[in-house]
Amino acid sequence: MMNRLILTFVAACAAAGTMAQDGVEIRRNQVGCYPQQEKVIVVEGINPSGKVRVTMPDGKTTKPKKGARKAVSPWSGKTRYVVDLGDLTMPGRYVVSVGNEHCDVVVSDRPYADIAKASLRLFYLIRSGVTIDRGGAYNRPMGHPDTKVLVHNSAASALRPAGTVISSPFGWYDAGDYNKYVVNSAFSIGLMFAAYERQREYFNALSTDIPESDNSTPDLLNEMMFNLRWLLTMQDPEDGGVYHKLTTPRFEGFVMPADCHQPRYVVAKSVTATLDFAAVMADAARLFEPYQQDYPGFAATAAAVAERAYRWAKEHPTAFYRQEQLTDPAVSTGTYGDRSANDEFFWAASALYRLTGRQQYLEDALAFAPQRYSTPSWGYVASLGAFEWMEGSVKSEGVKSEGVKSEKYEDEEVKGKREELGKRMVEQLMTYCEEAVGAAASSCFQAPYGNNARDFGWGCLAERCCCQAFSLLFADQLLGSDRYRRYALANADYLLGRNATGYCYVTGFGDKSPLHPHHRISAADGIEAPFPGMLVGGPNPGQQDKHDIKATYPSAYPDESYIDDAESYASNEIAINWNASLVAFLCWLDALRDI
Ligand code: 9MR
Ligand code: 9MR
Repeated sequence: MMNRLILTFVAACAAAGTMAQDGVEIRRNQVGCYPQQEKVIVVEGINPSGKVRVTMPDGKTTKPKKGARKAVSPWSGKTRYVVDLGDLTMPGRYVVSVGNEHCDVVVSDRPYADIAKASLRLFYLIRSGVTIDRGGAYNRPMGHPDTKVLVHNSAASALRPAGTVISSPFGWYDAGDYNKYVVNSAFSIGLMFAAYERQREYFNALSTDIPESDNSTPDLLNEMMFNLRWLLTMQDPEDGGVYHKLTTPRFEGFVMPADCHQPRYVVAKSVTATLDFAAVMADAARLFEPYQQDYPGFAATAAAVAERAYRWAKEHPTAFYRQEQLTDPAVSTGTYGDRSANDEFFWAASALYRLTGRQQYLEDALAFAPQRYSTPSWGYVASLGAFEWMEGSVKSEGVKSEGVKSEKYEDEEVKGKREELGKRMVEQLMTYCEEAVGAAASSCFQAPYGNNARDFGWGCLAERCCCQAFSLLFADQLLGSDRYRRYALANADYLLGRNATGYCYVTGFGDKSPLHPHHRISAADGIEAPFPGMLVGGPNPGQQDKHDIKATYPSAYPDESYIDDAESYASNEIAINWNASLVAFLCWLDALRDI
């Protein structure tokens, strides 16, 4: 009942607030802004010059000082007007009117506190193999115990022939589906670790009300542990290789976890899964070391399994996952396939050098080092490796971390190589950032993201928008500057409503957000509102699902090719790697308190 009321309210606001009968639309960040940040809205359907009025929280009205800037969409040709509302520094709710159209703009000292927390808490709601009893309306019985998982013939070894039953419980569901994939799991943890390391004070204070919240470990790490425990079971104890995934042969239907009964398998070991596992375990060994009391023995175990996995990968450098080769049964679920493991080698060698100081890892990292910076994504993890070297390579008061622990083992020559690599990684990041922000000022939505057709595709809002912003914030921290902050904030504005569809793309926030994500639990639980805090994939002109869905995409333009339909897995699914990007970005924004 409560959820229905909320939804009705949300729908009413959307109708009254941003969509007009005369075709005028106002696009703005629907969640909130910091007092000192730029406050920009985008108007479509009318030239708003001279027509914008702002009612302040105290009831007084004002007008923007600057005129509207005109911009034309490179794809649809639609004309848009970018309006800078000026200094609205008093916290509170402002009402912005353009002719007969109105919307609100919320200014607050902590505009991102709730949404940032929800983005991390989402991982609790999607835990598998346990009863969810802290989810309020979303409580549910346990499903997928995964205590009787079959070894697929593609994964068989002498001690574990095909059909062997192993136990591989816990971990998060990957996405809209119920399978558990090592590549994506390790990447997601690695990205959230990267954020945690640079915002420790923030994360030490962040509680997400999970079963472990009362222990002495930060909740971000507690949540990662729930997935790390599962990951540990994915390594073949015989040789150290890591199974690519734990999966049903075919995707389940849209039913609740407790109603799923297909057999589950671990399938083929792969070089990419094994390296991602090695990297994230090396990071985990380092980061969990101070928390032995809550997790006795874990740090040592993680270090040992990481090194074993790495050795396996060195012996099997071309063991790529080839789903089409699997038979008896054949498998048709997500692939997370790859054709190059160079970036995975780089991340793993980097993390292992940082942990152990063994020179071979430094040599390997040098051999696999990237030529330029790319934002982190499940298929290209070089940046996670680059982050490992950056600390200590730039003098900055912003960086508070222990740096490369292995320093103490280094002679001058090795130290020189490490420092040179760190410097190179930082330079690559800076080059990327300068290029990234170039188009923002003249663009339709005044953001670095969203100005190139390549910014749109499967999972783009996470992989392109959030990860770009995260990279910008990271660069600022290294430089001890705030040069890129406003651009990162502009990407938040884009993500949360100042964009071509007018959606705030995170469920449960804003007045027009996705109500029908491609997410089996949200579709099957009988509750109208989806889990809160989920970032959807976003506009995807590839429309790879168009023959599988009954509805038709409303548009083919890159930035409008999005449909809020539960069947649309190519534009409206949710996934752990995407929410990891959201956590990394929004928690960092929420940690910035002086704007
Ligand atoms: O639900 C599946 C989703 O998690 C995947 O990302 C997607 C692509 O692999 O596939 C979805 O499953 C669909 C399948 O591929 C085609 N038939 C319809 C399935 C679900 O609606
Ligand atoms: O995020 C993945 C995206 O980059 C790929 O283009 C897409 C098709 O292979 O698959 C996405 O990952 C899906 C995975 O295979 C299965 N679970 C759902 C994931 C999100 O759609």
